[in-house]
Amino acid sequence: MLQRLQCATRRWAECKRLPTLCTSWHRRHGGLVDLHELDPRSFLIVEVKRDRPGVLGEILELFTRSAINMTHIESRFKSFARDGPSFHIDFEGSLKDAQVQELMKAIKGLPGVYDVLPETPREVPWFPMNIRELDLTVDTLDGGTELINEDHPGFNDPAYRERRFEIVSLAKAYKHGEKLPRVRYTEQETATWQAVYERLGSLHDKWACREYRSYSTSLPLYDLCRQPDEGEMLPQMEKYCGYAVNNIPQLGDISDFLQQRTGFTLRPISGLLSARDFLNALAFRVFYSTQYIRHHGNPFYTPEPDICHELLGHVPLFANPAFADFSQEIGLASLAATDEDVAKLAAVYWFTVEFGLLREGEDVKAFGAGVLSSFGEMEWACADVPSQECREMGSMKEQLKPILRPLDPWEASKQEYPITTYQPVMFCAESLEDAEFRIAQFCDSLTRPFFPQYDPLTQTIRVTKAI
Ligand code: HBI
Ligand code: NLE
Ligand code: FE
Repeated sequence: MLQRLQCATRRWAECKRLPTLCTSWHRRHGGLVDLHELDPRSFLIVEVKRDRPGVLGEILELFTRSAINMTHIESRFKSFARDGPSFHIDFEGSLKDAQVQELMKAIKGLPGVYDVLPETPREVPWFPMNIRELDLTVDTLDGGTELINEDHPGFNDPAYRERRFEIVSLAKAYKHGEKLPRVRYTEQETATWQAVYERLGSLHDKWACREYRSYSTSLPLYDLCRQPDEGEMLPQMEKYCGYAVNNIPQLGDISDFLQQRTGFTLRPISGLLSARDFLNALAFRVFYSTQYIRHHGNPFYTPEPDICHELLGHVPLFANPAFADFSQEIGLASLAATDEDVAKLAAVYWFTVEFGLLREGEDVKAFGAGVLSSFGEMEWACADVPSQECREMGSMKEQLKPILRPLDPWEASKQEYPITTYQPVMFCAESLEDAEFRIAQFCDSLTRPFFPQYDPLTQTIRVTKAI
């Protein structure tokens, strides 16, 4: 035991005395992780009698005899139901250790002690701590085909379904560290892309927010000498990632580009993930991207993510450093969060990263990827008077316009939303910076028994237990 503790102490010393451990020791265990496995500190509270001076010295003596290192101690005058003071003691070791249990028994046996209260067990939902462990989180809800139901234009098209199966198989076989699979798209698929690309282009000029249309960066670029540090986004994507009217870009090229801009990378996925798995990856600056394309029957609105949505909706903003940081922040907040908090974060993500709007002067502009990738929904969200044709495309028969609310993440976290029609309610921020600030505040307000930090050098999450 002594040796183990000395070992633990040395490990802390190596971590510059920060109680943060980059650990790969944690295991998937009934879907839970015990924080004691991540941080070998524990605490207990000793409630003592009021008229027994010197009892603290006896408690400390027992710690000395057990050779257990204390890391912090403080006294409170009154404990909950007692009339004497209590001592809160942090120490190295787990309450499960036999030595610690004996110590607790010995303390409890002291004449001046009322009780010894151990900390409550701290088990949290399992989460990936290493970028490789994202390989364990890729079970999609639908296997890439389920959203093809009767309403889907691809439902009665066996050729489409077969092709889609072929593409999602590539994503299913992918493991971290491999080269991203390249897809040779068919002429029909490229024609769908072209229709989307051309029509979105003109709408983006009108309704995409400034941060989507342009870039500015102080980060080193691969072509630094010839690169201006700001300019229009689309020419960059055309130059470096293969964006073109007649070419569907490859995820690998975009991932390399984003990595050099903001450290974000793409990872192929076969379909819709659970909100937890999807958001957890953002903590590693990894964005899951589908690779198949929507059905050619309706290029201007599809309910599910597809390559047009990922590349024309999400990617340009992931090249924006502030946006990348804020996306990662949502990801970090989702690690080991309760199911309730994950649902709230998913809603906040939905109403901002997916369907967020903002004000530019008098105008309402889009920064949400679901708006930016849908010709129909962009008109729905941004036009003064959305046309009837547009409304019908998004199954909006009764409602004439979305209800716009000022962005309040607490409100958004509770707001319900449909996923297969246009959004009846949308949130509008004052600016992208305003949205980022409010969401960071919201993330901070969620509580967990630990703080996760991302270490980009080792691509692991470091955990500091909150004691
Ligand atoms: N999965 N592949 C994929 N792409 C998404 O955009 C996505 C997802 N799962 C959940 C999800 N989005 C939403 O619930 C977000 O609000 C988290
Ligand atoms: N409705 C969007 C589009 O047609 O591009 C996709 C939304 C994905 C969440
Ligand atoms: Fe999306």
